[in-house]
Amino acid sequence: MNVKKTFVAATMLAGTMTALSVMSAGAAQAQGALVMYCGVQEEWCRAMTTAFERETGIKVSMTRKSSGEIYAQVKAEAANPRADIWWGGTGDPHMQAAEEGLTEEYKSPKMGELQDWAVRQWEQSKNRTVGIYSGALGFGYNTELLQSKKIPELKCWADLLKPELKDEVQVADPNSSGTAYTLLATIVQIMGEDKGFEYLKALHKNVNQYTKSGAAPAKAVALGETTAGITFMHDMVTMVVDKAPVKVVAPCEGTGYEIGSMSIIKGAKNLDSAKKFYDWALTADAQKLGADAKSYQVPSNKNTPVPPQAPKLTDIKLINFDFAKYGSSTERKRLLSKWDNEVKNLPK
Ligand code: S7P
Repeated sequence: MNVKKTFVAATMLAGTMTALSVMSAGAAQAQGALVMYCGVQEEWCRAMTTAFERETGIKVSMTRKSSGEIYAQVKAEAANPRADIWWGGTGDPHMQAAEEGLTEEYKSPKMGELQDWAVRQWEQSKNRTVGIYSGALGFGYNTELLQSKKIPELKCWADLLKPELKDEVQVADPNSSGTAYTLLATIVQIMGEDKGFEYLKALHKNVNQYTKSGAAPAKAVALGETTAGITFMHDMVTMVVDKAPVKVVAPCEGTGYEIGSMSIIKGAKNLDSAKKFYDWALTADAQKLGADAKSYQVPSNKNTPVPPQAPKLTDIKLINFDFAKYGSSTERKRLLSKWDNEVKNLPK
């Protein structure tokens, strides 16, 4: 073997490999980064993060918070936004952020694959937020605790006022939680504002804790820490799937529902990555990740199978929820401050 020729060939190979690794480092850099504020359950947030990173090479920094908290953070950071994409959580703070110019207009090429309700959300927000899933509000109770207290089956919103349930109902604080704001807006729409606030004041007597996160009462019901909890029905279903002694209720008077939403943050530093995520999150495949993470909402892409565990919206008495009104900045602020002043601090 000619040693000199071998040395030259080896040097050339090493040079080529160095060049290739420099190029691939450059490519990795070009793949970019994404900062996401995530409003659903931690498991689903993590599944979305991992799958998107794997498919695109874009590095995601994800923070999970409740809907109202994300809105407050996005507003506080408006002058120097930290996040690029806000994925999930109830639609009302996304609508409020849209109205306040905190989010970007964007039309995804995937819009044609979405359910009408998801597109309507986008149109009502002037192209700033889009529906990614839907789910009905309801409540659940621990069947063993109810039986041991000899309380008959709970079927209606009115049943949650029973004196036997004193300190036995849990729900979140509507300032932090989109779930609890949906309750506030639902009760006002079903009963009218005066009667609705009377109901919320009476309910207050039975509330043992206003939690920060909307789904927390579902876990408390499953663990037997509270007899009843008000949450989205799909969050209670997750407990049933995990074999907890929980019964999920679609209230007899009718109920509200959410359009879980997604928005791009105004001034996003990684705008291209945000648009890539937005388009990807609307695909049928990405939306399947919800059911895999035991989140049983109805997906907005028409081609994503509705998980068999998802409460059937057509079987539930849904109200004609006014998303534009209850997602408007003025109405949301007014209702929240009225709840703070008239309900939250009432003595029991
Ligand atoms: O758990 C999923 C889910 O119910 O959580 C979202 C909710 O807004 C987040 O919780 P907060 O009530 O704490 O804001 C819903 O959008 C979603 O269906």
